[in-house]
Amino acid sequence: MGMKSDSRLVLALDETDGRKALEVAEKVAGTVDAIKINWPLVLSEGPGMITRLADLTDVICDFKVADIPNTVRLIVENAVSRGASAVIVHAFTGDDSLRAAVEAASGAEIYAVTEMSHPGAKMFTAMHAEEMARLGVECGVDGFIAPATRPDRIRAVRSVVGPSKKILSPGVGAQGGKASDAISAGADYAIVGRAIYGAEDPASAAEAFRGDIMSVL
Ligand code: OMP
Repeated sequence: MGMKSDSRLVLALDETDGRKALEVAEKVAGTVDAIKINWPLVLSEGPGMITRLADLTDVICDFKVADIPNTVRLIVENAVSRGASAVIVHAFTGDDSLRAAVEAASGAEIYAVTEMSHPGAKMFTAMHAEEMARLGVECGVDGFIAPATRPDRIRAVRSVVGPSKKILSPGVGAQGGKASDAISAGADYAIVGRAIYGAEDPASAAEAFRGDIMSVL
């Protein structure tokens, strides 16, 4: 199972105006392989947005869950019952919380964050990225989040997790990374937010990212 891999592009829909968010989602749902929803849109429009987007395409709930196993289980179960195809969790919480996420997913996928894409990631997550990736494999997660802002770190995570795990890479566009560089470094998908939903023409922005990715496949 799992989401399709046609364009290798995931839209990060952090637009907080629900009407605009749905407009963008409808325009690009045919181009991207999935839409990622995060706290900004869930908090502004409610969790029903997960289900509405799931009518259009696969939805990844980016809740970066970081909690004790029981709370992780409750969050993952709730997201999946609302239509999520995947949930993003933090790996630094340790093996019991990661295993709780995998068990609660029941058919949906769990992606674990390794090194984050922003500069502050160098303070803590970067130095433990390979360890967290190794732990994720041991605990049975389906994939990992690794930074397009530092393609060499995608390579490092790929070398730890092997060829069969998915790597999704945010940090493209607004944060300075390039989708094709992330894919060339070993990512399966590039995650793009502002550079698509904030563009004057989101559909052609998404097409341009797809073209860039296709140029290296
Ligand atoms: P843009 O910077 O607008 O393209 O959005 C990036 C999206 O990816 C946002 O939803 C972030 O919360 C998310 N993200 C990162 O930017 N960096 C990370 O290290 C991890 C994530 C994530 O887990 O998706």
